[in-house]
Parts: sequence; C-alpha cells; structure tokens
Amino acid sequence: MSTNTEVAQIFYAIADLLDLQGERFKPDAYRRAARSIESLGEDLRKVAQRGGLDQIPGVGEAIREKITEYLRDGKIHYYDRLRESFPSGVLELMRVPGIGPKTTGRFYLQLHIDSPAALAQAIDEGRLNGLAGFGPKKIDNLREALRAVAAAPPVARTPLLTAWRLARSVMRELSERTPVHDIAVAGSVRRCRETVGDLDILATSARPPETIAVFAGLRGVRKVVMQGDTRATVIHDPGIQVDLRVVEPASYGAALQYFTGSKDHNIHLRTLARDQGLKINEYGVFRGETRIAGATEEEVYASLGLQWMPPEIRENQGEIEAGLRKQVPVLIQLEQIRGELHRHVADAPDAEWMARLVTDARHRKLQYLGLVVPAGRDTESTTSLIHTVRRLWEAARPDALRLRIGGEVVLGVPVDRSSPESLFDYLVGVPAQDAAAPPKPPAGPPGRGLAFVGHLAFAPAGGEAPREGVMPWIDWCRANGVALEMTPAGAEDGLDGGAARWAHEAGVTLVLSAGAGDLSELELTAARARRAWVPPERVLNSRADGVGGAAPKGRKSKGAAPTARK
Ligand code: DGT
Ligand code: CA
Ligand code: CA
Repeated sequence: MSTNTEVAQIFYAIADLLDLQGERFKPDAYRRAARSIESLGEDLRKVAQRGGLDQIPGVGEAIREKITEYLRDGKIHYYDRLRESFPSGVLELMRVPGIGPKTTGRFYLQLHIDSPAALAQAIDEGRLNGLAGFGPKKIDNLREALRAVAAAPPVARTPLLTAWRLARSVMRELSERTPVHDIAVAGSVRRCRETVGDLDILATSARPPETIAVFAGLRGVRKVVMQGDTRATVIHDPGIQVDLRVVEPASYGAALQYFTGSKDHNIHLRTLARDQGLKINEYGVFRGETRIAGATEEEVYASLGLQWMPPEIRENQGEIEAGLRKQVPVLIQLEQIRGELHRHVADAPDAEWMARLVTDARHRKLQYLGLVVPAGRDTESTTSLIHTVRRLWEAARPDALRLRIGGEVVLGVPVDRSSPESLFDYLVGVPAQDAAAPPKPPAGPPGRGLAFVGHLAFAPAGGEAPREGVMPWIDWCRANGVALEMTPAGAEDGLDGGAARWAHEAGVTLVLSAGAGDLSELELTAARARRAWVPPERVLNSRADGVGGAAPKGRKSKGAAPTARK
C-alpha cells in the first residue's frame, strides 16, 4: 500500500469509530480528508517535506498533526486509543455486512449490545422491538446477516512445511525475475510456529513497483487483495494469504525485526526502548527524530543493548532477558549439520538418482550421507541392493563425502538371527505400524546398533505432539542411549519444536533429517530445532563421526556415541 492509501484507510477507520461513539461532525471531516489524500497525485511524504500538508483540502491542524505522526512513527496514537476504547466484540459487530458503525453505536450505547452474539440474543428476546427505525423487516435482515457471519468457516491456518515451501518458491521467483537485493520471510514462518496464518515477505528492491507487479502476477495467485507501489497482498494456492512489503534498505532490519514478531516479543522490546528514551517501530530505532538503527537486525538489537537472537525463540519467553545479559543460547545452525542419516534408497536406484543425491549433499557441504534400506528382509536381496548402492556411489565420485548404510527395522519385532544386520553401519528404528493407535516404544531394550528412532507420527500436519505420547519415547530413548529424529514435517513425522525441547532437556540426543523432501529442507529442520532451543552438542549428525562409532559390526565407538549401551 502506498503511504497515501495507508493514511486514508486509517482515517476511514477513525471515522467509523467516531460514528460508533455517536459523534456528529468529526466522522465526515475524517472521511473528507481521507478522500482528498486518496486522490492526491503526490506522495504524502513529499508533500510534508515541502510543507504542503495544510493545502490539502479537508486537512486542518488536528488532521495534519496525525499525518505527521504517521509519517514519523508509522502509527497514529489517537486511532489506537479509539480502537481500544471499544470491546473487540463491538468492532466485530460493526463489520457485520449490513450493520455498520452508526447502527452498532446505537446498539452499544442504548442497549449495551457488545458483540454479534449479544445482538442475536437481543433479537431473540425481542429487545429490538419498538426501537426507532427497526421494523420487523429490518430485524429479519439483521438476523440473517448474523447467521451468515456465524456460518462462515473459521480462517484455516496452514501447516508450517507447506507455508515454508511456498515462501521459498515465492522468494526464489522474485529474486530471479526482479531486482531484489534482500528478501526474507518474516512472521510465524520465520519463527517456525507449527501453523501459519499468513506469509509476511519483506524485500528491498532497485525497482519496487516491478517487484510488486511480478509478485501479484505469480503463478498460483488466485486473487490480488491489494496492490500498491511497495506493498501487495494476494491469496495464493492452496488458499494462503501472502503479503509482500518492499522497504528501504535503511529500514530493512527494523522491518524484518518488527514483522518477525512475535507480537509479545515486540511489545517487550518497545517497553525496553521506551525506558531508554528510544522509540522502535518497523522503520528503525529512533532517538528523537534521529534514526540510530534500522538497516540490519543486529544493529536494531544492539541499539537497545541486546545481543541478536535467533527468530525461532522470539516468543517473549526469557530470550530478551538473555539478550540483555549477553547470554543468548548458542543453538544449532544449518552449517553445523555434517551429515544426513535418513535418506531412503529409491525403489530401483540408478545412476541419475545417485548423481543428484551426491550433488545435493556436496552442495550442502555434507561430510557423510546415510542411505537407508529396509532391514529384516531376506539376506540375499538386501545384500544385492546394498551392493548396487555402493557401486552407484563409487561411480558418482563422491570425493570426500562418506557413505553410511543404514537399515530400517521395525521396533519390537524380533529380528531373525540370520538377518543381515551386520551389513549396516547403523540401524533406524521405526514404530510398529498401527495407524489407529499412537506409537508406543517397545517393552524391552533394542538390539545392537540402533542409532535413532524415526517416522514417529504423533499428530497430523500442523498438530502438536501430546506430552503423554512423547514422554514414553523420551524415557525409552534415554534409558537405551538412542536418539530421536526431527524432520521438516514436525509432529507428523518426528518431533515438533515442543517435543524436541522435552527430549533434549531430558538428555536425549536428536537426529535432524531432511525428511521426505530434498536435502535442502534440512534448513527447516534446523530452524525447528532452534525453536526447541537445541544446542549443537545435542545433535548426533552435527558430530564429525556421526554414526561412524555406532556400527553394530563391533567397531570401537569413539566418544559419546548415542548407541553406547547402558
Ligand atoms: P500468523 O500470521 O497468525 O501465523 O502469525 P504472525 O506472527 O506472522 O502474525 P502477523 O502476520 O499478524 O504479523 C506479523 C508480525 O508483525 C507479528 O509477529 C508481530 C508484528 N505485529 C503485527 N501486529 C502487531 C501489533 O499490533 N503490535 C506489535 N507490536 N506487533 C505486531
Ligand atoms: Ca503472518
Ligand atoms: Ca501478516
């Protein structure tokens, strides 16, 4: 949205709120000002710079001051206060189609109706009968409007992995097709919440309108909700709202900080700023009129006396206090992941599959790649499959990249003595298949060589793993020196952020995997692990030897390999 549109929209909203209060003349004054600002051919900032705000039709002293405040702070205090003076239910009622602010104001002031539900009840009880201007027909219409609003489906939230993939593809397209310099996804995606309401993408660009236009025209865009010179909102397949804001390089860090949130984290920061005589908003940190920080997040935090902190922990749960003490915890970074341990071997592995895998692994600078095949099948076919894999591996010239062969075993199913376990460098345990019940750990200890447990499905996509489902696994893994897996899919295929935190705090090691997608999605797994405050030393595949020391072949294990039996 252009600044002009933003200011006009706030003035329209102020007018509505004043209507709600029963004001008679002020609402029209704000609407008049909003209309002239909308039709102004010049950017408000420019007008203000040349001292021309007073010449805008409908802009008197009070309104001019509010425009100045918006240009300086990005918000209008008067508007915030007005909004806060009404219960949220009243604001909802005002937005019900066919009701509007004036009517809502009468209901609220005369009948103390403060929400759509309260209005429905008042209608049922006949309390509107006889109210001037409310005949039976009008009351019927109100009832119908309320029913329509109540029947509308709740706004669905999107599972993180889906939202993250979409954000990545939008950012890639914009980077490739338009002159963007910096681009990042902020909001709940950057914080790795399990579900996402909408995507908040920020960029700097040499030509903002071009970047916005390409964004609004991306394949998959169903509807353009709003398009200005530096901002646009679209609805993208499969029904996710995506916002793009193109900002000035000087405020990119401040915008990234602000729109990453969380809201509670930002509120706490604002208090901190105020205590130091500073002001923080999405444009920067200001002392008086002077911007003292804004280009990078690091300088924004530093200007408040804080250490930078990973976005995934910005939930106002102690991270700001840690930042003040310069004791932000050191959490796992993507670059510290040295190997992937859970890549399934293709059904019919061929040279092309292997070449891509090796290229991807090198691109990720991995030092080892664990290729996993089903164990517990007949020795001959397993041996032959592993032989094929090794042959393809050599042909792909993996250089310094090391191959590990993992075997996937079903936990709790006794393995035949003749099973080819000795073919494997390590084993991955998966729970016995039982779609109807939550996965449970086996009664006894695992066999030799079990490195970690994978494919735990605790909740559907976007869900959170329940503590009572996860704790038995944590206890079992701790007792047996076995690690637990995290993937980009959260509780649908491993531990989500909450569960991972219980696990590592209980002393259980984690394995971070790329899951079913391609290796580049390790980035999301690492971010999810940071949300769980996971330090690098808790991550099995951040170690140089990985599972090298965990071989069931009887090799000596080096260091604290998680498979060391107790
Ligand atoms: P979502 O989209 O519901 O999954 O969650 P978020 O966190 O992405 O929230 P969203 O998209 O409404 O806003 C993005 C960020 O912008 C939010 O995390 C913090 C910041 N923000 C939004 N509204 C406010 C506000 O009223 N006050 C403050 N301090 N920050 C806000
Ligand atoms: Ca959001
Ligand atoms: Ca948003």
